[in-house]
This record gives sequence, structure tokens and C-alpha cells, in this order.
Amino acid sequence: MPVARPESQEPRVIAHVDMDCFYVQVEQRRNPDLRGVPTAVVQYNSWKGGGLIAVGYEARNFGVKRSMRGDEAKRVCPDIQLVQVPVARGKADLNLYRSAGSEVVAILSTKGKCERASIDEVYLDLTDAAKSMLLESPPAMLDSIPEEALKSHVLGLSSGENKGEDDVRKWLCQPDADYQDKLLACGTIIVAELRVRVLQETKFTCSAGIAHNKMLAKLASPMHKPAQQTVVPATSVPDLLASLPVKKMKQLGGKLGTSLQDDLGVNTVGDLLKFSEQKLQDLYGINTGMWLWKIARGINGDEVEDRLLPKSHGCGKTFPGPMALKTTSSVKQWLNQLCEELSERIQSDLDQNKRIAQTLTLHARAFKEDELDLLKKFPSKSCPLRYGTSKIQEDAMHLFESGLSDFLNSKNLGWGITSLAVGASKIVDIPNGTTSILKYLTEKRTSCNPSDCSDALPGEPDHGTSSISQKDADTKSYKECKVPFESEVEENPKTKASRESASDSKGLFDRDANVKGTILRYFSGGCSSNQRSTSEVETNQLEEEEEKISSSTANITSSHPNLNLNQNKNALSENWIYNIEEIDPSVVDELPLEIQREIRGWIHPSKRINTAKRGSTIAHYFSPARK
Ligand code: TTP
Ligand code: CA
Ligand code: CA
Repeated sequence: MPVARPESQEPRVIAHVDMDCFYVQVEQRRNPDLRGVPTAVVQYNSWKGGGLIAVGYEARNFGVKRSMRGDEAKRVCPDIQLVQVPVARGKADLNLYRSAGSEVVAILSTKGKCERASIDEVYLDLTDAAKSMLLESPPAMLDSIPEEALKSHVLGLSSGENKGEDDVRKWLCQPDADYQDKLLACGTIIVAELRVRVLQETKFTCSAGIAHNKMLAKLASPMHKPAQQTVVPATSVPDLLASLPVKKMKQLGGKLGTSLQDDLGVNTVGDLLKFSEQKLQDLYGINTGMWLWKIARGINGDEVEDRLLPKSHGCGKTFPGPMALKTTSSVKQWLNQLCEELSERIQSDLDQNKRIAQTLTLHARAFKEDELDLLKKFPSKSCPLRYGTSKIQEDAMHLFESGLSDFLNSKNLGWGITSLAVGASKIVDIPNGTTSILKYLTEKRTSCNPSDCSDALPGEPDHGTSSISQKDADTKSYKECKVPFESEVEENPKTKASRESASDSKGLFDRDANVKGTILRYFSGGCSSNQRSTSEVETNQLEEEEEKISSSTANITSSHPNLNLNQNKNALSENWIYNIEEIDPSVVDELPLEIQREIRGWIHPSKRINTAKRGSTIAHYFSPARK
């Protein structure tokens, strides 16, 4: 459920930038003969010509839609060029698109805090850049306003015939505008210049929304596509929301939006204005009620996160119609392929970005035969992630078996799998300068068996809780999760002996609930695969992740050629592991002072520095044949 965050009192300038028909543009850059020609990118799957995953704007003019398959697109637009996504291991290989997205991010991130939101979109917080511009060179003082900025669509601006650019110029330079609008005008120019740079340096066009918060910027970016930008002054918000169907908002696309429509007769976001905050809270709970009350007024306090790398990695494959997988061995074969790719990507992330993924998740779509309970979905399952391809494969298969057993209610029924996906999430940085902790652990870890410590990564079942104490209180998951004790530095040899002989995992859990042991467990623990716990991921998260499985997993790295288990093992035994989100402050206090300082340093990362030059114009880029 959405949560309302307090909006800062200070006006902000936030942009949402989304690439136009992204995969198509990447293919058009690879093969310039496709420029100006109706083009679509199709999935690797020859059934009915393959599913379309990206459709160029020229093809859209003929009525080609993403929901079509290649054969249908050919009927609607006989001249369409269908490009198949690159293939590796029998499935789509998105590395080409991921690295193209990274080229763009590298440019967009030069002007302020940048959050990579998917393979082809980012949020930017341009508040500081806009303030500096307003102080040093406000729009009215510029020799000339960049042409691209003059082409902006400013919502609520009354423009007479053929006077669009003049009106925009006046709006950008109006001397009596309030401070919010002045900042937004600067943001408009900054984004226009960034988009020009993106085009010059990558040959890709993008569209953008510029507003005072993330929600409004995201709503605005697709309003004028391709290759244009839309600005949302605060005064235009009521009109914008009054005409915005509730289902158009991401968080209202599901059950909540349906309930608003069916139970309250709310069809547009603006219709929510009729209800008091109290009423909405009574109906939908305190958090969701407050959030609804705020979005009806265009209020949204979500911060732009400083994150250029993806939050998770995932890869999946669909098996439509007759291709459904109906045996465990065929599932295993495909899972092995998916896990191999996932393993390469997280290993590459570890090597290049010093980041560790902690949770492995398996999603699937399935059907079963002869069963009344046809609506039951295949449950998503997750467990702590262990590095190494074979371990990931083994664990993913266990997750699948566990999910299948739940799905079939342990009955002996025929079944089929129509999509499979594995994901690695809860990714955290390994900070620089970990020496004091390493030293501390090396000194204290005298009773460890190094061979036990080296090949398992710690991780947590994904419960969405935030502190160690909470998690440890959750016996459901930990009872099944055997955490090696070598990470506990002060274990009494007697306890160790009795623990080693104990087969009861409940005992292990209880022992592990010791607070001091808990934080240290993060430095070198892990779960043995056959005893690891599984946990169900919420259905809406599953749907969202499946839907976005190919687009939300952007990564700047390419596959790692030197993947090797031993190397991985060594890397892991040398790098200790932690999870900032899950460090309980009260536990930190118990650590030696030097370590406390280090941990507090990671929790407050340093600020980024901005450097960028201005660019020029995007003109008629979408008119045909550009080489
Ligand atoms: P989108 O940004 O949703 O679409 P788009 O960039 O193709 O077109 P638009 O100009 O309307 O933004 O997705 C970005 C890329 O992600 C898209 O080019 C292909 C890929 N993608 C999939 O692979 N599967 C999907 O279901 C979607 C929605 C996108
Ligand atoms: Ca896009
Ligand atoms: Ca997008």
C-alpha cells in the first residue's frame, strides 16, 4: 500500500526522463537503415511472429501496438521491420539495452541527484541546479533561450494560435512569477539542455516531465512523446488531476483504484477532493487514506534517491501456449539457464560496483489441470542468496519445488509453467575502508572453521521488516534457516560442541537471537540450501516484478567472462557482508568504537558533485531518415 511522505516546505524541481521507444532506438542506432522506417522489436519466440516489446513511433502511426504479435503487426503495417532482441542461452539478452541506458544515465546524472528507475527512465532532483541558475543566470538574463526549452509544453499556459513558443518564452522569463515558478522555469531550461546533450552524445531521444515532485513529473513525462517535455506549474495541478483517470496512476491501477471507482464513484484523481482525510482514512486505513488525500492535491514527498545502479537484477522467460513446461526436468533446465545469467550479473555487480545481492526470489506463472481452485496463483518464493552459479541453481530449484507444492496443495495434479523468473534483490554496497572491521573479525574469529565461512553469503528471507530484532522475532522464517555460527565471535566452546551436535534448527534459531551474535552474523553467515526458509512475496509485488522483469533490471555492467566459483569464494571470504537497512542501531552501540564510527559513516553517504555544460537543440528528430 502506498505511504504518504511529508513534502518538504521548500519548493523542489524534479524531472522524470523516459527514453522514447527505447529498444527500437537502440536497434536504429545499430542499424541506421531502420531510421524513419516503421520498426518494432520482438521477443525471442517465433510463435505467431513473436511478441512485440517495443514499437517505434512510425509504426505506431499505422496502428501497431505493443500488445500485438509480429504476424498481426505485419497485417496492420506490411512494411514494418521486426527486429529480434539479441539472444543468449535461449532467451533475450538485454545487455545491449542496459548499457545503452547507462550511457544516458551518465549524462543525466551530471546535473543533480539521479535515480535510475528502470532500464530507460530516471528521476532527477534539479533543485540545487535550478537555484544556482536563478542566482547566476536567470532565464530573463540569458542572451537566448535554448530552442528546445521554448518547445516545452507548459500545462495551463493559454496559448493562442501559433504563439506557443512566444508564450513559453514569456512564461520562462516572467518577472513577477513566484519563486516556485521561477525555479521551475530554470528546471525547464536545464532539462532541455540535458536532453539535447543526450541526443548529441548518444543519438537517442527522450521525453521528460518537470514538476515540483516525483508523482507530477512522472505523470507529465509521457504527455507529449516522442522527444518533447512537459512542465507542470503548481497552478495547473488541480486541472491536471481533475481530468486524470484514477487507473492512470501506477498505485491505483489495481484493487485500490477499482474500489475507488466502484465503492466511492471516484473516476478521476480530482474526484477524491470530495472526501475528507478522516473519511479516506476510515475507509482505507491511516497511511493509504492520508496518501489518497495528498495525491488528490498533487502533494507527494517522495525523495529522488541517489542511485545510478539498479535496485535488483532479474531475468525471466515466458513459455506461452504449447510451449508451457510440464515436467520438473524441463523447469530445471530453464531455471539453470536463468540462474546462470543472474549469477553472471550479480558477480559482475560485485566485481565492478562492489555490491552484494542478498535475496534470491523465484516467480512463476502456472496452470493446473482438473482443479476447482483455478484462481490460485503460483506463489513467489524467496530465500537468502548464495553466490556461485550452481548454488543459485540449486536454491532456485528448491524454491520452485516449494512453490509448486503450495500451488498444487500437495496434490498429485498435472501442471504447466507459462513463465519463470529469478531475481536478486536487497542489494547493498560494500563500502571502502572496511579494514577495521576485517581486522576485528580476523582477530576474534579464532574458533572458526574457515572452510565453513568462505562459501556462503549471508542474506535474509524477504519479510520487509527493517531491523534485526524484528526479524529475529519472526520465528516462522528463522526456525528453518540454519545460520552458521562461525560468525559469532565469542561462542563458548561447550555451546559450540552442543550446537554442532544438535539437529534441531529451532535451537539454532534461539541461539542466533542473541543480539551480539545477530549483527556479526551479517559479516559471514549463510544458510545451507536444504534447510533454507522460503517466504511468499506479496502478489502485487510479483505482478509488478513480472511485468517489469525485463525493464526494471537495468545494469551498467556486461556479463563477466571470468566467472569462476573459486574466485567468487575467495572474494567472498575476503569481503565481509552487511546490510545497512537491517542494522539495528541498538546493536551498533555494542560494537567497538572504531566499527561504530565506520557503520555510521556508511549510513550517511557523501553528496555528489555536479559538473555539466550546456547544449543546443533537438530539431525534428523524429522526421525520417537521419543517418
Ligand atoms: P517503455 O518505456 O514502457 O516503452 P518504450 O520506451 O518502448 O516506449 P515509450 O516511448 O512509450 O516510452 O519500456 C522501455 C523498454 O522496456 C521498451 O523499449 C522495451 C522494454 N519493455 C519490455 O521488454 N517489456 C514490457 O512489457 C515493457 C512495457 C517494456
Ligand atoms: Ca520509454
Ligand atoms: Ca519507461
